[in-house]
Amino acid sequence: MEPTPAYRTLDATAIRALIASLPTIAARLGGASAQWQVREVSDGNLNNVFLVGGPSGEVCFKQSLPHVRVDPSWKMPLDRTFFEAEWLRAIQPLTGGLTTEFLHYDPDLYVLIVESLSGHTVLRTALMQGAHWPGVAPRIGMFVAHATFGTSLLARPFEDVFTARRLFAANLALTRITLDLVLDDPYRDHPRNHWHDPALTPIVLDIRSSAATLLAVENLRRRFLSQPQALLHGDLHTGSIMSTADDTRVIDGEFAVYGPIGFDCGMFVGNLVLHYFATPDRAARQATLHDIAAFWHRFHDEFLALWISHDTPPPGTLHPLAYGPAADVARQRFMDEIMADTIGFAGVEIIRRIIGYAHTADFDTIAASHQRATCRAGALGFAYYVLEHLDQVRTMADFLRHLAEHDGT
Ligand code: SR1
Ligand code: MG
Repeated sequence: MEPTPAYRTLDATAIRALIASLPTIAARLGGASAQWQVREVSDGNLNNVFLVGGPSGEVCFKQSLPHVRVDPSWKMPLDRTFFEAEWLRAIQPLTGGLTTEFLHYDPDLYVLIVESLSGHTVLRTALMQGAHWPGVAPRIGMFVAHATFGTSLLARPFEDVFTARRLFAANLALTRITLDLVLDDPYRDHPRNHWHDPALTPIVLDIRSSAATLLAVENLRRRFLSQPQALLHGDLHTGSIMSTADDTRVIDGEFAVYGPIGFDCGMFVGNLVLHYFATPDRAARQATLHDIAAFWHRFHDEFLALWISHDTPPPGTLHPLAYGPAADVARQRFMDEIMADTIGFAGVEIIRRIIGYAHTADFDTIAASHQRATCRAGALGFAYYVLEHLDQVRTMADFLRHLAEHDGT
């Protein structure tokens, strides 16, 4: 996609001018535009992000670039802020205060303006700094339950769901990134792959020569593309969450696409597992095991509660799935399917964050290089084990038991 003629990458002066032309947002900041502070806080791989603050308020300003922010040679269409805006519009009514408030979208400049969360910390950063906020994981469980149930065929007429699927099916560039970076490149030689520690190479070679693992990844790749169960966040790692102890928001929905619900669950769980292996402290590791369990159980229970309450038929009508054993079996099968996807997608997320293109900072807090290598090898070996033995890792209890057994400390 070529930039529209009106597109240009905005600097601080142009950002002030744009916001000055938007009366509601200008009023939110207060004062004169010349007084507004524009502070770049770009952190992710893809976009420019600024906080713009005035005497009475602050907003977050995000603009797509015609390339990957961290690699200008990797050209990229601009439409990702469009999909993030549409995602926000779709899920905000479902998820209450668990995301940011949508304020403005500019289709020519590919600018999205949302509520600022400058009092919050990126969850990955907070975890690396040793914060433990037990409320966060269950809040993310609530978020995923409401966002996915509410955009699925379980809650909406098929006409609405098919229309939404068509809209988000056009999010081709970022879906391609996920397909390549998460589900393809790590399993073969590719120039985008890299890993810091030669000690990991034997595990990488084992992964790539394990038929069971490659079959599992092939199945996940097919499910990612062919199971449009609900509108996904699509990139629900701990860098896509901002939090305080009491207030948690999911941000950065630019990868939104219809897909299997376990994809979002698996991204989040996979990133908690990365934190688990990056934490030398035993108590912190225990806390992370609790977080993973708390996330899953809240998601599971809330999703089922939504489903059951939605299926309660008006008096005098008969809804065949609402009564009796068929309903329970149908629900149990669906939840088991989400569980299996969660485990599989957690595995591929861990692997790609260690040997693929886009690593995470979790292990950077470990000072000694041999210790970093050991921790990364632990995480990689665990993900490999899980993918190779999916038939034995079927429940969250199985997953957590194997995780605790892979604890190399
Ligand atoms: C080129 S984009 C690389 C990664 O950054 C995003 O946050 C997604 O996780 C993507 O896979
Ligand atoms: Mg992001």
